[in-house]
Amino acid sequence: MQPRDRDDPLVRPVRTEEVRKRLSKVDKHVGPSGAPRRRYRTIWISDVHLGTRGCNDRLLIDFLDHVDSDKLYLVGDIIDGWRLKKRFYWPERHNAIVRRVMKRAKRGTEVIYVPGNHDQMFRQFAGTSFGGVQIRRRAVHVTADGRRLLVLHGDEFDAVVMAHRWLAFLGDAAYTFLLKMNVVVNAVRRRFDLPYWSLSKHAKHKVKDAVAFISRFEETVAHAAAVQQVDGVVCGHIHTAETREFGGITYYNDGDWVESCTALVEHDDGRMEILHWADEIAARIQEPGLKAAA
Ligand SMILES: [Mn+2]
Repeated sequence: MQPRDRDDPLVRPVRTEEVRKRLSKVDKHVGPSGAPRRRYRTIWISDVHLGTRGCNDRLLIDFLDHVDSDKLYLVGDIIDGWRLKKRFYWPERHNAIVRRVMKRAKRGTEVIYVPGNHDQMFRQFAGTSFGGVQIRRRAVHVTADGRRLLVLHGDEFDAVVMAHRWLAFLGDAAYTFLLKMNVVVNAVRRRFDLPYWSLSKHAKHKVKDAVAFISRFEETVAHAAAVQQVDGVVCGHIHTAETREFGGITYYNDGDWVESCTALVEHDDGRMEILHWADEIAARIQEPGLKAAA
């Protein structure tokens, strides 16, 4: 076959995968994998770390192509300004993610961006909006069942929880190495059509100090929320998705897209749920005909 024949739709065999992708552009109820597109009242994501190799961009694109919401909160560390300053890394997939978010804002989704510590350069723009994306230092979300939730990134509690940065327990170098290994492991897994598996997430749960740190962080954030007289708090920062009760305060963490690939969502009745997107993609294998890998 001549090379250019591959681009000719009359010559090239049309794959089911492509048909689905095109169909999903016309029919908004279906995602590119063929799985139904879901609608939530609210979605929270954080710690995407665009501009780093650790960002699981493929999984995030797959997520954005399968969910919709009235409101979308970006809870900080979306773009990793620290890392970009050291070494510029910006693949086309990261543009694709920015484009998808901007498109959403344009089409009427209320997008609220609460910058974190890695993207703190955007904090100076708090109170303004760019292309429909509202930038805030923190926000208060009211759920469908009337609960008031404080939305913040969470790095403001580093000083309280620990004198150093939150990763001091592992050592930053060790953690960076772990994340690099995570990228390598998953590049290999992708080649063998295996679903995403977080090495760093599993390693962290084996370290006793890490578990103790996470617990202390959660407690500190919940306490701060109690002082603000809200019913709960949504944050990110420590890359560990969780729902916990502390007295009258509900602590929610939406996790991250570097290790665990998780999002927090609110259903129409105010019910909250943590989505583990790697598991959702893996579950498509059970359903015949759906595209498994992102
Ligand atoms: Mn952070």
